[in-house]
Amino acid sequence: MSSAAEPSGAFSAAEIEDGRRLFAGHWRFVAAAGALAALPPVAGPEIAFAGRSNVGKSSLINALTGRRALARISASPGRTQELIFFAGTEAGRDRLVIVDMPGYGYAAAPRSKINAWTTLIHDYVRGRATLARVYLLIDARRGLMPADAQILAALDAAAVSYQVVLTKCDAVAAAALDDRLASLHEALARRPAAYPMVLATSAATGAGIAELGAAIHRLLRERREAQKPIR
Ligand SMILES: Nc1nc2c(ncn2[C@@H]2O[C@H](COP(=O)(O)OP(=O)(O)OP(=O)(O)O)[C@@H](O)[C@H]2O)c(=O)[nH]1
Ligand SMILES: [Mg+2]
Repeated sequence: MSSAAEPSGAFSAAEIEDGRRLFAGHWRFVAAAGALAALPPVAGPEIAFAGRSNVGKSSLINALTGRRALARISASPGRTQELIFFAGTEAGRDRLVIVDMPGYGYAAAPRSKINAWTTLIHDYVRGRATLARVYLLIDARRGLMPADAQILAALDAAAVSYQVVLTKCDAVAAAALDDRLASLHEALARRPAAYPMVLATSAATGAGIAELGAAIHRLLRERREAQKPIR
């Protein structure tokens, strides 16, 4: 895989195991919010999965949590229409909240719906204090599309940390994947809030899922360490 991908060696075996454990426990549905007023109260740290409609957000959440149907998947775009909150619990405490976001760029949806989703997505990323990072999913077969520009700009403007994750990597040849990673890397270098490394995944084969889990575990650890009082 090209140098633009997070090399699998970027994570130690211990980090891969930490990532596995983070997602191995019990996951439960918390809430579905179609408007800001309906957001559940903030609990533990939160990560959100954003991306074009049909890019594979819900599939990736199921692959990470090892659940076949935690998040709803559909062959037709526009399946997830609200912010869907899931919590991973341990000893009665929420250790991580995952948010499955409505997809954008779904041209067949009525304009009023598109506007409502866009407003919701943008308000949520701007105003959620517990949001640790947005995972911005990009279809490996397509790369960055015009519909991605708006959310990238909103994340940069709000200084919300985000990392790009390629989905459906099983559906592209290795050479095409390398080209895709190289051009994404170049595009992200100019983006202030982007995490520079791109993760390549496939919910279908499980490729890159363990690395994504390890990356999320590392994010939470770094966040905890940053919040410790300095003596
Ligand atoms: N080949 C392949 N197909 C995938 C993969 N992940 C998801 N898909 C397919 O892509 C389609 C959309 O998947 P979803 O997970 O529902 O996508 P989504 O981004 O949640 O879609 P919306 O909720 O409509 O925004 C489904 O037909 C999935 O089976 C993958 O890793 N490889
Ligand atoms: Mg979905």
